[in-house]
Amino acid sequence: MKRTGAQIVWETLMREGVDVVFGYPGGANLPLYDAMLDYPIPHVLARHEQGAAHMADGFSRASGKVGVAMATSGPGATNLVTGIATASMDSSPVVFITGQVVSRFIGYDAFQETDVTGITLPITKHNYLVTDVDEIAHTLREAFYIARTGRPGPVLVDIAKDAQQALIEWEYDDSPIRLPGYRPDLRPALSELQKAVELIQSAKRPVILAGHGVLLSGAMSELQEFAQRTSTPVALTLLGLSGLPADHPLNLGMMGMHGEAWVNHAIQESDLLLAFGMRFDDRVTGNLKTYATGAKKIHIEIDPSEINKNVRVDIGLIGDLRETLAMLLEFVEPCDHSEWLAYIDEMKGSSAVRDIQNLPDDGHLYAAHVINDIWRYTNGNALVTTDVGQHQMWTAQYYKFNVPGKMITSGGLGTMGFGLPSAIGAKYAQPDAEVWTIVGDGGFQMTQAELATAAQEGVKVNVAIINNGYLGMVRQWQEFFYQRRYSATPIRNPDFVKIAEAHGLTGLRVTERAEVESAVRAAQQTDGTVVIDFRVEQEDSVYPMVPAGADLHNMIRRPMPSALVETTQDSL
Ligand SMILES: Cc1cc2nc3c(=O)[nH]c(=O)nc-3n(C[C@H](O)[C@H](O)[C@H](O)COP(=O)(O)OP(=O)(O)OC[C@H]3O[C@@H](n4cnc5c(N)ncnc54)[C@H](O)[C@@H]3O)c2cc1C
Ligand SMILES: Cc1ncc(C[n+]2csc(CCOP(=O)(O)OP(=O)(O)O)c2C)c(N)n1
Ligand SMILES: [Mg+2]
Repeated sequence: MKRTGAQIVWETLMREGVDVVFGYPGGANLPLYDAMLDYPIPHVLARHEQGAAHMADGFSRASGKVGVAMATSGPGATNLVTGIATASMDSSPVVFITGQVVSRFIGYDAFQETDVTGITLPITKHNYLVTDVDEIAHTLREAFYIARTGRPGPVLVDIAKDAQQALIEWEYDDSPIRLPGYRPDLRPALSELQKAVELIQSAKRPVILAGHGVLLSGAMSELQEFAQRTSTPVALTLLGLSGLPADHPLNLGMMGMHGEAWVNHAIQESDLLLAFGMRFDDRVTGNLKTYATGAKKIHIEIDPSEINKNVRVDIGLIGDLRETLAMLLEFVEPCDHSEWLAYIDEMKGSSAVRDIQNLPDDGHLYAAHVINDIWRYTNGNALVTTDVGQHQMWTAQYYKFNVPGKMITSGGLGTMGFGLPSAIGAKYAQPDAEVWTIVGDGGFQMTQAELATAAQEGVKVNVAIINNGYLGMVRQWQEFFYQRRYSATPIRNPDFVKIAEAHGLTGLRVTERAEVESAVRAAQQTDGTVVIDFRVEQEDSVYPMVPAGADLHNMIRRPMPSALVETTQDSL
């Protein structure tokens, strides 16, 4: 059959099972957008290519499928860059398709030419420049294959305009992808597994460090089975949250810079760390020289380059986490660590960690209260995306994630502006889910134009702006480490209610705790996207905090007395 390159792109996307594409048109991808009209894949017009990239990323994280975003050449492609880097840092599988100038003009500073494969080389798992129509289909198939297999990640395919326009005789070829040298299917050796089993059976104070790999490999039940059988407490990374239900008795909570104090102490005092699909990010370890020095370490990881990258380990098991845990479970015998668990429980103290809802109302509205209330009134079932900053950490601490994959956040790159577009993308993946995005007043303004996308597409997400009048997380660092010299962190905001209304959407404002419930309920009952402006305490800080590069056990604690109950025992 006769097909243009542009038609081949859409037919290949259909064969790959693509549900939705997020993007923005321009000169160099006009043929693609023209052909799109003849194919049934829905397209969501973002208001900025960064928004489209985060939508595709949010879609991917909420669906487990490969997300797709498109942009034109030059400024369209460079606008994607932050979104590509965000997906790359968090191992999110997204295929980016950019239009490129006509191939004979490449290298001549043609109108809207940028070397996008050059620019994105370090932030993609792989990228391609396609100038020949014959290469389009198999390149795209490879791109999807690379994005979703092994350690997932973004892949960019840059297609010259003349290749999109060329007409050829074409048949779809679904022969298996073969990429010499690419090994996404590594398995640990039996001898290494056995060594790991020996360490596991002889440990006295083990801690599991559960990361994003748990969710990416779908190892939730294997993790739970392993933790229960070996009586091992589980600490989670920010991106691993919900890998084990928050209310599971062995779930300790989040580790790291803003992790719970007892979690970090348990890690520092453990004699065996079992790192499951996590990459020992510096927010997680603090000072590497003093990190869990008394612990043997076993690292299960699909990407060999992560083994011994940040933390030297005793055993590295390279393979898919779910499969590797299933293999280990064939050998692992039940263990009893009740003493160790009781010791950690003691560190937790009697104050129920997140039980902050019963505190007296001192007339101030605290972000932690707002987030905890959102958790309560959504019955913990909402799919929550966040932006980056204090509100992100409070969401990690005060929204208890019991359902896997319900927390979507930019961890590695920490991209402000991620919250709203990722929520829109996630809603396409889970149309029946109640989707909330919890954003800061600063970050929201970076991509608030995507409200127009939500309005045009009729997408319903609820936007909770934690409005503290500051770039709060940076202000907190200035408070702690720069003698309260608030340089460029106070932020004057527009009227967010009016912004919502300008888009034909509903805007609400909350200034007191007593109003939180009715606002959340109103958002739930209103058709279309709702924006709630929560006017919270301006100078609150996230505790505990391990200063960057400090020892993991050296945490800054909330000064007492405080309007908020500390999240752990005072005496620690
Ligand atoms: C303001 C701010 C504060 C932060 N504070 C904290 C904090 O206090 N605590 C915290 O934990 N994080 C914090 N973070 C996030 C932190 O920067 C990292 O993003 C996070 O710790 C990474 O978690 P991860 O290693 O589980 O996930 P990723 O970075 O996504 O790594 C996942 C790992 O799993 C591997 N993997 C993928 N698939 C598989 C598979 N199938 N089988 C086996 N392995 C697989 C990957 O190769 C990778 O090594 C913060 C971020 C921000 C922006
Ligand atoms: C694109 C981008 N620019 C700058 C930063 C640095 N940064 C990290 S948190 C933060 C403050 C965020 O402020 P806000 O969105 O109001 O959230 P809050 O911390 O107040 O909850 C800044 C500026 C970033 N993470 N991303
Ligand atoms: Mg703020």
